[in-house]
Amino acid sequence: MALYNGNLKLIAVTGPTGAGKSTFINRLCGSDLKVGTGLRSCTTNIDVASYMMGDTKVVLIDTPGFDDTTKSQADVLEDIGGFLKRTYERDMLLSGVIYMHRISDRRVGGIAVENFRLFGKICGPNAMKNVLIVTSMWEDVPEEVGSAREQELASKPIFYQPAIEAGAQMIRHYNHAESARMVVSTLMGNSAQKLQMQWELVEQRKQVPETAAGVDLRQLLREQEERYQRQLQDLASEMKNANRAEVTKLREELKKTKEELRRVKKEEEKMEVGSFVPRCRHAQSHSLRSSTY
Ligand SMILES: Nc1nc2c(ncn2[C@@H]2O[C@H](COP(=O)(O)OP(=O)(O)OP(=O)(O)O)[C@@H](O)[C@H]2O)c(=O)[nH]1
Ligand SMILES: [Mg+2]
Repeated sequence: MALYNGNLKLIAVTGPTGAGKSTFINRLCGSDLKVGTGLRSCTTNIDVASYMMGDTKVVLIDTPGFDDTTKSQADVLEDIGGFLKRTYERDMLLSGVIYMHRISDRRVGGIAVENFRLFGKICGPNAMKNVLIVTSMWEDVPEEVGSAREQELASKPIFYQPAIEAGAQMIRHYNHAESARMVVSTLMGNSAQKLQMQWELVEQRKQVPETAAGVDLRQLLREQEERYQRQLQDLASEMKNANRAEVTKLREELKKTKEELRRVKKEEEKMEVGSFVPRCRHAQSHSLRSSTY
């Protein structure tokens, strides 16, 4: 593989699906990464694009969100882990990790909080100083509303306050190339850091489910399973007193909940320590592609 020999800065762009990760990279690199138009997740495999900043080549890594609508959380974590492992083995450390957040979101729900928790476990406390929380979609909210949300996100322990205390920064992105360049330039002075998951996978030879992020995901899946089990019990007791019209609706809900429960159990099985089998064939699809470098 012909790797670039000059100065190279690697920056990963992460965050929930639809947060504007691929758009941000396209603005910056003039690239043509696929951007979502509907409700389904768009980027399902890791992709890269690059641009030159002076004599430094800046490589942006586009990642699928943990809440990807087409891929399980276990698969996304495996893909990200595989990519991080390969780059670490090639002595390519990340100079920055961007986590994008839509400031236009009225609520930051449980799933978003869980996603960021997993993100924290991938990075680990030592790499937090290389983390940039980038808020997007500012044109979709009045400035004062966005500012108030920004304040809340930065100051509440349930959101980004602990990450900021550990060294992460929060910055706005205004959806144009100049703004994207400004965002990335704040990362340029950073020294590249290994992430906790890279250390665990390579130096400690752990499997994905044994890493801190894997352990956390298993915990999240257990919580999801318990939630669905409780829902099933509630629905079953509601059925007992329901009239005919209500029964049809409840049956539909019961079916959906059972499907969700099956999905979660399948993910839990996949993440069991000992039974974890990397999806080797797929893993090659997100290897570093020489053409991009
Ligand atoms: N208004 C506004 N829309 C944006 C911005 N960034 C992205 N979008 C739009 O938001 C949608 C999702 O953008 P993507 O770039 O595909 O988001 P993503 O984070 O890559 O999504 P996944 O690949 O599904 O994880 C697209 O319709 C974009 O045009 C922004 O800063 N402002
Ligand atoms: Mg995308």
